[in-house]
Amino acid sequence: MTKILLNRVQYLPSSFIKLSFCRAPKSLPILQIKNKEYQADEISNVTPKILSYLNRNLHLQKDHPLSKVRQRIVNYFYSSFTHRGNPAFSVYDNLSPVVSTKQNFDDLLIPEDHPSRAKSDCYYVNSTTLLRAHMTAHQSELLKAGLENFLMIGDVYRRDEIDSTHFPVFHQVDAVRSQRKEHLFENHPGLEIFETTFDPETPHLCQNNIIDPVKQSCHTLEATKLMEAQLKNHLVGLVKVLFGDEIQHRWVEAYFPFTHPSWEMEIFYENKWMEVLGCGIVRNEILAASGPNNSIAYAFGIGLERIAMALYKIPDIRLMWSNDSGFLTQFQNKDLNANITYKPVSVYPQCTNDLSFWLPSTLTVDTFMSNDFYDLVRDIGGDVIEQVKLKDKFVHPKTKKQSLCYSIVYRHLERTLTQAEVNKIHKDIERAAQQVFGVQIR
Ligand code: FA5
Ligand code: MG
Repeated sequence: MTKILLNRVQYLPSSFIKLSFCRAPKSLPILQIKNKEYQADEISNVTPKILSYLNRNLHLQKDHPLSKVRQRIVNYFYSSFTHRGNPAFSVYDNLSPVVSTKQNFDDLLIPEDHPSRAKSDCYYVNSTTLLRAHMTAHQSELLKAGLENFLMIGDVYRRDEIDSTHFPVFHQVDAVRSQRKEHLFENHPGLEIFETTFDPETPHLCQNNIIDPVKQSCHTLEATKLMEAQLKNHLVGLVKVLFGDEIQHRWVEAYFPFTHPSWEMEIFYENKWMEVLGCGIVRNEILAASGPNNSIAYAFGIGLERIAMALYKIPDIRLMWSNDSGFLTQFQNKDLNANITYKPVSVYPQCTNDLSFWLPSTLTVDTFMSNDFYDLVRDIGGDVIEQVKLKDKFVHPKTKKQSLCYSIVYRHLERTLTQAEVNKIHKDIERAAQQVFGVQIR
């Protein structure tokens, strides 16, 4: 019951949520997103707060650090690959973030029961529509349109924890580069992309599998290894252009349903390894269904925030969303490739308040969805929420009543919050938690 009530109120305006949590509206509303209407259903979990990020387009905002990183990555691919003097890659940086489950999952061979589809991880508009969780969601439609080399850049949405490197909205540059035999084996015309047992003209008649960790069964070892070498060289070249030749990197084997083999690249930054991108050789099933069926392709997806934070030493991911001139002016009127080190305007104190509650008998400490709680906290508190951590789970030995305790860290990025202000927001969160989840504040 509580669950249904939550679904119904989550996407209503915050002011409405504060006033009328107790009673679910009679019918599910129509959601207006980017001038289109979507019928909400029992799966819908986008919140007004999240929808408010849809028009920000930080990756296109002049002088914004994310925009600078975007431009530098695009320039690298433009200058590294030309075709008769023209850039070989086309760039798509304005595709709508509202996509279908087919685009985000099915087209990419992501199984029905894959955890990345869970409602606890994605922002669903309704059962068939969501805010894209990765830029790869556009890969198949662009391949279908006949493109062979392209970059897809934009904002992506994931329900996640809250801390200095995680925000529910971040940005990715995704890419596909495909090559035909004539191009890939220009200097070795005797070599083939496909094994002789596989006919790319009738892929439905030949099974492709990924049992061998080194390659897809349809591809030859030569084609796979050459593509792997090109992919890794191009990406190492990119991080060297961004961070300088001294940057240390390492490759980690990875798994994505849409590539095989797959890797992640980590760079050594501030004394630890940080993952910056995922990549691999595109599964031939995807090319056979949407793209040039006689080619082999590589694909990758890079997180822009991680790169920008490392490059400019930006300590907190929320700063990316700041409208404060103290932040933005540090990136203005500077050469695109200039070395910029972010200087904190000043560090304002944080304020931590705990919130403990008893769960209703319908929920246990293990079935209560922390991501639902994080969204509620963010919805009420907005950007002053720096972190929310689960601090304690407790089951009363006699009554068996169950309780949870979360620590909420408040900090304004541009001024000192007063204890009274924090207390008021904290009270509002308590009240909302009572009404939405049916919990009892301890
Ligand atoms: C993907 O999203 C794949 N679509 C990438 C890909 C594309 C693989 C094409 C193969 C072929 P992943 O979830 O690992 O993969 O995210 C890719 C990158 O986005 C990460 O390496 C990281 O740099 C960034 N990223 C992921 N989650 C977050 C987050 N919560 N906050 C900031 N950056 C993130
Ligand atoms: Mg990853």
